[in-house]
Amino acid sequence: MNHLDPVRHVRGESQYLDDVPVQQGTLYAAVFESPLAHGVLRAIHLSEARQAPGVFRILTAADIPGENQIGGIVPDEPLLAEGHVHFRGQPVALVLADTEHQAQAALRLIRADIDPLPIITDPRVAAAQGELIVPPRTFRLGDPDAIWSQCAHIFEGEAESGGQEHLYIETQGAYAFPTEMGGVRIISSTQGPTAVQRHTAHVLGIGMHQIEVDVTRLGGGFGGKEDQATTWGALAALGAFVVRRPVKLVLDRMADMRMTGKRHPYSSDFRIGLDENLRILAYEVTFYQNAGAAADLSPAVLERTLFHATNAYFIPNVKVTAYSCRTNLPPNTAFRGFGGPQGMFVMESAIVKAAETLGVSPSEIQRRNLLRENDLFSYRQPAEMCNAGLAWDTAANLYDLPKLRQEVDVFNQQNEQLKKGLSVMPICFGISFTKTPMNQARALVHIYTDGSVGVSTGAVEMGQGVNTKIAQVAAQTLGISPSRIKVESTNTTRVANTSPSAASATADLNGKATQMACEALRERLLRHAVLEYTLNYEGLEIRDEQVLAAGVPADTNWEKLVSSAYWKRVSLTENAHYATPDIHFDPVTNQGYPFAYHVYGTAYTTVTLDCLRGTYTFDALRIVHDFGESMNPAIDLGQIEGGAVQGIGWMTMEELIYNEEGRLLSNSLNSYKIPDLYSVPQRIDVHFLETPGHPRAILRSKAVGEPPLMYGIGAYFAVRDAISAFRPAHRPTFSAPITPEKALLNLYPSGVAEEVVRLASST
Ligand code: LUZ
Ligand code: MOS
Repeated sequence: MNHLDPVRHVRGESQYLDDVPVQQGTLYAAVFESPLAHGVLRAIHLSEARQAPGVFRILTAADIPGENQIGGIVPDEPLLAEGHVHFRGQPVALVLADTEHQAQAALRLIRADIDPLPIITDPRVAAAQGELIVPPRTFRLGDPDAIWSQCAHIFEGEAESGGQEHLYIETQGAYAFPTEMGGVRIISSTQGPTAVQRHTAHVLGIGMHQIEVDVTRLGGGFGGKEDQATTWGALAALGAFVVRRPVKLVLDRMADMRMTGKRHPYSSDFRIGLDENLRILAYEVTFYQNAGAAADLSPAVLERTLFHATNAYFIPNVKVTAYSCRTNLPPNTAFRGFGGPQGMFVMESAIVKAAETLGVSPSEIQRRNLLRENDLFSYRQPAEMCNAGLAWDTAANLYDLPKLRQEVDVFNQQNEQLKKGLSVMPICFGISFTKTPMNQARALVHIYTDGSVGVSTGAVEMGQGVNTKIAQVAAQTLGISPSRIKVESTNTTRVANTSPSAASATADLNGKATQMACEALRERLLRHAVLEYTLNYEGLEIRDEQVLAAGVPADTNWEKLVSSAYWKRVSLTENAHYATPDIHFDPVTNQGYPFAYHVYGTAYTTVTLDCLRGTYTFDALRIVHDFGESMNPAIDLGQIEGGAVQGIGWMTMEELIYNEEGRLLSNSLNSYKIPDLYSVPQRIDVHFLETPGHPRAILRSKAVGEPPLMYGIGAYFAVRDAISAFRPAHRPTFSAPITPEKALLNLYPSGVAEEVVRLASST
């Protein structure tokens, strides 16, 4: 089945937040941001702005009727600054005006008196000063402290990975309407409608039942709207609630880049111990997560770093510790992979460090230590239906790893200026929210009397195709054509208490709920059919097998069946609840069975590096991926390609730069570069690994959202491999992204490269 949306997208018919027709009386909101990254907020001067043309009202923390608090995991984040400011771009005041331009113009007339306080931007500095969001966490397996003496080889090092801007094409925004009962209806560009509803109710001091949040679709989320859509939803709602007029708030691109959090940068110290046979005996890491100025989702992201710290490897002795460090940057947040990629980058760095020093190929260490069936992760869940080895071996055979290596080596012998590099990147990603209670979902299914069907769930469509998958599940379960099915907007009054569309689990959770609701309706209709059409039903105890055996006369079509059921007063509506079975996790012992299943795969990246310029092109990305039994190969393939390219961007060209004042310098698309048609690999091959899928995956089709991002980590190591072909004695620090500038600096002895860069930038 094709993705339901793209034709509407290219025709411009799809409705995004900004396409909602503007209601009469709408006020436009603009946000006054803190101009300093840290300080005491003495006063906000609004009188000049209040006189500005078109300005209707300016709201500050003092206008919040409920509690000025939107923190989720930790209550440490005011909606509007009060007393202190903690990052540049922190919302301080909300201007409401007749037009967008007037609202923006009024911002320039606002001044804030702020007494500056010291600014921290580096997580290691924050940790040294005890600036932690939550106490550190440690996952442990075996006895790492005792095992070091038995290791033949021990290597230590540091690894750094940078942040990443989500760059959803649709920026953050919300449109709020006062409702007649003193509540607010919010159209929000959010992955978490319930989060917007809950926090807005709290801020306004009213019940959640007074807040309705509706989401048709997002122009991308990538985690950036899992938690951080709440600010804009709540601000628009605050305006609508206070002035009783509709309020629309949409961030422009630069405001979005300045004000919102991103993927967490990490600084890490690792130690890895191997035996004579290159088996990894012990692994120890300390992660310093740059959380920004408030908790947001950082503690959960931190936890997933620990879950995935050993990637697709079995290591018998593990001790991984993570610090969530408070800095004066916008609170960093969920981003595809949710801390997993940061952990896996360090693991791969440790392996490459060992391989380089021992003079072996990293792939030898990787293959020897891959997870096998029933190996334990540090959190004690066994790797079940483990496809790590199968994916690896399939890739090695299909793409002929020795031959690829040889081609690269031959090319490098024959070329001076151009060098090729090759990397292998296995992945393993756990599917489920790591916070077990979040793994629940509901579906509300109506069959209308004409046989058409409306499905509502908590799933938010953000381009990933979840609505298509839900329609497929409903169509397949009811045994009808998908053209009869409409997947409705995500609305908190139809489906309540939803988890955000996140953790790659949305299709599984909401799809399973849809499946349950449709199964119940199907069974009810079949029972009705037996009563309606079977002559000898009297005294028959109706059980499934009998119903099915009884069958339905051939001339009974779906429409007739539905309509006759209605006239016999059979309910054509069902609401189902799904909670992932079997999973549990104890955050005190850090042990349990947190994931419904794991997704595996292997990627080969080949790159050609121009050693005069530092620029590179990716020749090919070859992937073997464990989709289970893909229910929609076209959508799933798109997720693999998009995810991998997004990972390549994170590892290579996307460089977030904050200065010491906590000001984002890479604050627009002039200075922040994401992959485009010219920088994606020239070919991307994706092989669908043949596996039976997993029963806890929807229709045995495994979750596909986040795992492929981590194939992009291979891009870093491919470039690094090419650098070492040019300059064998040099060992670059493990620091991502490896931008062309950084690649160049690594190609020449210190001083030379700087001179080249200087010349290059002056011409
Ligand atoms: N969000 C969340 C996530 O709240 N918990 C998770 O485990 C998670 N994992 C990935 C992405 N978002
Ligand atoms: Mo996400 S990082 O699954 O919102």
